[in-house]
Amino acid sequence: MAKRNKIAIIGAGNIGGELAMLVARRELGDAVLLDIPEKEGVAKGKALDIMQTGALDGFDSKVSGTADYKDIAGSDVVIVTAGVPRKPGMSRDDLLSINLKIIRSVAAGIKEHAPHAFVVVISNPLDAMVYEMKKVTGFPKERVVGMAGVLDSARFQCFIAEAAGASVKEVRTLVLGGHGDTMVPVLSACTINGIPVTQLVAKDKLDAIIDRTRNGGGEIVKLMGTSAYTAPAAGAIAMAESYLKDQKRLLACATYLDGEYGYKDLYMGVPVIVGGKGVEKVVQIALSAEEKAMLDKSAEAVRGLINDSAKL
Ligand code: A3D
Repeated sequence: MAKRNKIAIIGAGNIGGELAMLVARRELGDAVLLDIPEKEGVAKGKALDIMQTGALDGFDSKVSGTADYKDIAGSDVVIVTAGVPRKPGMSRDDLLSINLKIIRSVAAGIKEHAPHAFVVVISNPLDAMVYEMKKVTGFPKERVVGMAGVLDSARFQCFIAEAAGASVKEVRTLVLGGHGDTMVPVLSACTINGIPVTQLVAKDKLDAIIDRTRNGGGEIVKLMGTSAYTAPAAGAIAMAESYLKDQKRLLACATYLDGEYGYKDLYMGVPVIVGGKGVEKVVQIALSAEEKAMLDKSAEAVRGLINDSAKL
């Protein structure tokens, strides 16, 4: 008998709710929203709300809410959003000590109850959280990734489309490195339907766009008083879908590096192929000396966070 995919979402907050909605709307499988016991009602309520949307939108995915890890058993994918988001004036790194404790307990639950899942981490500070997830679960590197580069690339894509007056569908961008102020937008890999973006958008405009992309998350936090949640959810769904459907999309994901790009024992955003085996390949592209220097700086920042985590 054909089996539906099961997607567990840990953290039924803003991103968690969006994720469950996307899983259901796209009929990627059935979704389980898990939160802490004090928020079990929110998880169950959001699940019911989405199920009832199915009657209007015409989808059959089942969505349920829980605070019990037993309910994530057999999940094909687990997406982790548990943790606190930024408030205005906070950096992602300010969240380290609080979210580290949360990730450790979540990772233990996933290890015990969904040992074969492909795990996508969204909680911040992203690169340190996904590193901890791999450490605690002991899952192979192919099955533990972080979502950030997909979102940062989407922001870059959106701003370029606006500046060029072109459809966002024609724009391709790549943002590598850690998810923070040191992220590296790779201009040499940015095109509008194959035409280098540098031929179509003036340099001063591109410089301003790169700056805006680096601060893309902060811009939204300042406006809304909390983190973005729609595009971050869509980013994680793109990764999960590529895994579930073996699409082999080339996406910028926070991936465990074991010598690639010259970095070892580190999670950082690089281009990878995501297919049915998880991260099937780390794609190594030629970077300019300037881009490599920026990536080194980003790796150093991530390394600092990972070292801080080890002390907590
Ligand atoms: P929010 O709406 O507060 O939801 C987080 C949920 O996690 C809440 O419902 C909490 O109750 C729940 N939670 C806390 N501890 C646990 C636990 N131990 N087990 C299960 N659930 C728990 O936040 P959000 O959804 O807006 O953001 C979630 C995380 O994603 C934050 O850390 C954000 O900083 C991060 N984020 C990352 C990106 C990236 O691009 C990497 C973008 C936006 C937000």
